[in-house]
Amino acid sequence: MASLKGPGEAQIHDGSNLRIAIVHARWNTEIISALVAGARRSLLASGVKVENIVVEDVPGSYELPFAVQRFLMTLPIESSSNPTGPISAATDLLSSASLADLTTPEPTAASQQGSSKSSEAPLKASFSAIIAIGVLIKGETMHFEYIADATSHGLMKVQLDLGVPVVFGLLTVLNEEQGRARAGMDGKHCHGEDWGRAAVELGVKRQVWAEGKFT
Ligand code: RBF
Repeated sequence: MASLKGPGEAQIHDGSNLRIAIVHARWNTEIISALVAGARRSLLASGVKVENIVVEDVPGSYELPFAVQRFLMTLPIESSSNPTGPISAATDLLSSASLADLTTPEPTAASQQGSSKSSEAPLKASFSAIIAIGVLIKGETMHFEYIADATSHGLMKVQLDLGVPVVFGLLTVLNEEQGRARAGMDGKHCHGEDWGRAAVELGVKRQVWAEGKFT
């Protein structure tokens, strides 16, 4: 019988035109590694090109909102003038442009059709979606509560402020065992896979919604 929990029937979305970032904390590294691997697996299975997956790490979950915000405050220079790819040409927009530049929708799915080299299509936004991954394990002090609250609010704020989907890959668990189980380390389901699929779905839907198309 299908489980009541989880994101429901898996939908297939084509991620071949997307550029996705994974930003993860290093605390509880073993669990993090399994979650990141799961997210990468489902991104690749959804057609996201390996060169369009960017992975970066930060010390702890508390740093995730800032890192995500900085990632999204970059603008790739169009590939025709940038043979080395968008990453090396990323520009800090804080000093050079207004926030409006960041919320400009990406080229729509329709506008990318017909391009013989869709992977070289210029992107207006730096990333189609970003996955923030961290593992918070409750300890004896109040740190867990403060970090969980600040991080979740920060991630929500940055996605609404910048108009780019931020997938919430923050596990807030009571012990290591709960974390290992949710990362699929006991051979069961890895939540990182759901996060990869969520990033692709939101990245694709963001393009479709930008065309004013709603199902
Ligand atoms: N970061 C995590 O990602 N997961 C944790 O479980 C975690 N626990 C912490 C517990 C304490 C007592 C402290 C001081 C920090 C913890 N951090 C954790 C690190 C935190 O997210 C951040 O990296 C540091 O506070 C530096 O800003």
